[in-house]
Amino acid sequence: MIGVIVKGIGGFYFVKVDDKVYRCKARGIFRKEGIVPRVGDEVSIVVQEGQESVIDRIFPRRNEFLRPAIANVDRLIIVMAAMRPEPNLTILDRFLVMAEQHRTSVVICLNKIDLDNGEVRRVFAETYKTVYPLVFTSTVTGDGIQTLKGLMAGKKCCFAGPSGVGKSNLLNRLEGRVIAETGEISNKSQRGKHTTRHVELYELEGGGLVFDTPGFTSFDILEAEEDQLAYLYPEMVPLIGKCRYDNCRHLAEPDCRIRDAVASGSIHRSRYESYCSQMKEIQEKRKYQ
Ligand SMILES: Nc1nc2c(ncn2[C@@H]2O[C@H](COP(=O)(O)OP(=O)(O)OP(=O)(O)O)[C@@H](O)[C@H]2O)c(=O)[nH]1
Ligand SMILES: [Mg+2]
Ligand SMILES: [Zn+2]
Repeated sequence: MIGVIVKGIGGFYFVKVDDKVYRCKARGIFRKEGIVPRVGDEVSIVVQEGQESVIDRIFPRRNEFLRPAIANVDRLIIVMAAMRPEPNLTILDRFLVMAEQHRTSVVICLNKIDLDNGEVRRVFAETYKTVYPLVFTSTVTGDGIQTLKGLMAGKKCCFAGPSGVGKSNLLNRLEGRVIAETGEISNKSQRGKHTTRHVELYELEGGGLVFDTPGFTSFDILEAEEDQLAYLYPEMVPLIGKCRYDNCRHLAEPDCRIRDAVASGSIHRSRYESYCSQMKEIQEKRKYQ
């Protein structure tokens, strides 16, 4: 039988075939070959009476992420809250770079706009509107939910973003009933409490598959090479190769088209600052290798 892994917990994988979910183990050969099944994997399983069901084949992945550990994502919905927790553009830009590295399409979702007087929306629109699809939502008022639904239609989408921004609430809002567990915000730190602990793939009633993932904000490594980083910023791509120096890193070199674009405002300064700090991080890492 052919199905898709919807959840993995404690060495078991839950594989959905039509309307039924089978609890399976992975064949030993996968471990020997260093292959770890991921949520989202399309697999074939063998189900035998009185025996543990096993995954005996993983079909080739269209893409795969390590964090969150998922496969076959068409679109990443990167969620930030307007408040509680405060939006962090440095972290958002890291999520965006990660999505670009995986060649996954992206939507930026600014949630909790019921808590915003308009200022955060203004900053997000100014910084990202010309670069990525941007949607403003509130799971309290229902604002933007239909727009978000439209951006997700017909695609296997994955919610990603820090803990407490409202990913699981958005999923429940899309579905119109509670399917994912949601949590509180800590009053003291104003951060989320890591309510979602496992990646899970949900099937929505009207069709469509959505991943809910645990919140995270720290990225272990930035795997990009120095000369590749600018390619991960879509607004920089048309300018690459036009600077005076072929190996321009767009940091302090003279006659740099990217720095010109920042000065003229066509590339947003906060995006450029993220680029510079990521570049420094890559260069630092290189030094210690
Ligand atoms: N004011 C407001 N609060 C919201 C909104 N969406 C979610 N919340 C609240 O934010 C808190 C966290 O929501 P969750 O959906 O659990 O957040 P999450 O992103 O799934 O968090 P993790 O599972 O920990 O990664 C809950 O207390 C929600 O009630 C919103 O649009 N407006
Ligand atoms: Mg959650
Ligand atoms: Zn340059």
